[in-house]
Amino acid sequence: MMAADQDSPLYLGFDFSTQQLKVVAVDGNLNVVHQNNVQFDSELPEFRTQGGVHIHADKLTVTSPALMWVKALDLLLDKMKEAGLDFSRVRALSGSGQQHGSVYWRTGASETLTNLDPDQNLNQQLQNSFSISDCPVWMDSSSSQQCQDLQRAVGGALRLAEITGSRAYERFTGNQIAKMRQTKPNEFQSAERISLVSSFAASLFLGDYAAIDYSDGSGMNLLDIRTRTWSEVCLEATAPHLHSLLGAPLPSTAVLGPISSYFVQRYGFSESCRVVAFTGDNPASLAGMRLQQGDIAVSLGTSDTVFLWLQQPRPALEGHIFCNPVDWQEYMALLCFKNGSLTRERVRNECAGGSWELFSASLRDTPLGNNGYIGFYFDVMEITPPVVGVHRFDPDDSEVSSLSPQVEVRALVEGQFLSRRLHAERLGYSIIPGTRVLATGGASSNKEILQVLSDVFNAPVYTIDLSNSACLGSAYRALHGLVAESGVTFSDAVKKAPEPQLVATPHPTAQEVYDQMLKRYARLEERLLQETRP
Ligand code: ADP
Ligand code: XUL
Repeated sequence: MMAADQDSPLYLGFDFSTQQLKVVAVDGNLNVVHQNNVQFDSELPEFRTQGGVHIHADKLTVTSPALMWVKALDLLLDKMKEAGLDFSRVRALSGSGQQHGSVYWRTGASETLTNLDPDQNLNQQLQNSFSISDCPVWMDSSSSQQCQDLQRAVGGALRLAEITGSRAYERFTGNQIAKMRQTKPNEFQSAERISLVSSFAASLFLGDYAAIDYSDGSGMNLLDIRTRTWSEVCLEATAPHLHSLLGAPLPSTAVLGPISSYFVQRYGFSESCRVVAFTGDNPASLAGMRLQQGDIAVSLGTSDTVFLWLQQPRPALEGHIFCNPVDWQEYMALLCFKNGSLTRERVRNECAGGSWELFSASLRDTPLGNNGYIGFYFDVMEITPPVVGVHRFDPDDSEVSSLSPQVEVRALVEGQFLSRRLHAERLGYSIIPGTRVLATGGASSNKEILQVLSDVFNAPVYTIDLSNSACLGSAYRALHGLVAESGVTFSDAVKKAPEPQLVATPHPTAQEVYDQMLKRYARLEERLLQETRP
């Protein structure tokens, strides 16, 4: 038994996220057998980051040092070795990175990567390998001008969304690249390759430049998500010679090659260990949740995030469409809402005496549809839709200044979920028989909130622990990568993973109530947009 365990295969999933580098190892039965991490601020204090980043004086520019990520990998692998992980059992590894960040490799870095000396750590050897030492990350919002330029060049925001899956966003890599070219022309000139955080991390393991995968590549405002090739018009509007600086994109399931001999000699990896393309953290989370066609995942954290599996994408001005990370012919969508848990907490404090129990009781004691009262609760400027303020309406669509506490609680929760459904449907999502809603994040511990979610979507709600979803998804993708080319689907490859728990099923009248209410919500949202437009 022991011997079999010791020989059994392992799959590693890394996550280069904003504040830390994490890893999980799963065995062939998809049990997690090892987890580890390196916190950037506390374990690599020499880089003086806060939350893993440097916020510059203009408050808009946000960067992280490329060498910090390299050093974190040295440290993480040493910790794994110390913990006794047997690297020779690892058949494949993959990983994810915070989306949109860019890494600029200096001319000659490829030479260094292919000739790494196993007696020295990566950090020593890659000191001079980056032409720009501070990499712009997803929190950067300093490229508004470049966003405008790109949209003008391609024929408007909606046209850009039709090509690349999103209108121009400051954090999206193409706009960051354009800004680098303009503001740091010499450093930009001396770069031979530009990676995303994900493909940069894959390059370290591969000992060579790794391709950008379709899914993370969709977060750049540069990839044509339908042809899955770089969009000429976007590349031209961004910087010259981008084709060769970016390399050709590949499916997210692609095996990039064997692990570099550096890791074989230094850590005892097997020569046959494969590196599967790395992707963005959100696509990797979709894999970790094992989202399937028709499913929708709703993360109820500080802010709310919605993930969708899409077959027929309909890019819109709000939200992002990415190529799907587990099936290259399909798509996924990501929607972000700023007014999530913090707004629920504010209403809980004002209407339920600060108690989740009383908040839940209000949901139990009020009927589906809230007798026609409906509300929009945007304490801070919302992303989707761009509206701010609290707006309550009576059954005749007249705006009212207050509601009774219990009605207010239901108006808030119904309004939030109607908004999640409306914007998901605008991107091409539709509820089909068998649709599951996967709920995660802090508020997913609240059964009454999940009952409203189930009713508004008229679909069963399941909960799933997502604390490690990007890492886990990467380990699953490593395993799948080995068999993807022979036609095995991702869901077949990860069948043994733990199943989500059913927690709520829709009320029999839910469809009737909320199909109508959704139409009304859309109309009122449009009215608010008109009224608040500058
Ligand atoms: P993060 O996005 O920071 O990872 P979490 O997913 O941990 O956040 O969610 C934290 C939020 O969960 C808190 O802000 C809190 O409002 C919410 N939360 C915790 N317990 C409950 C509950 N019983 N009902 C509703 N919301 C809850
Ligand atoms: C997604 C986004 C963030 C980053 C960091 O568009 O910007 O979620 O991926 O995690």
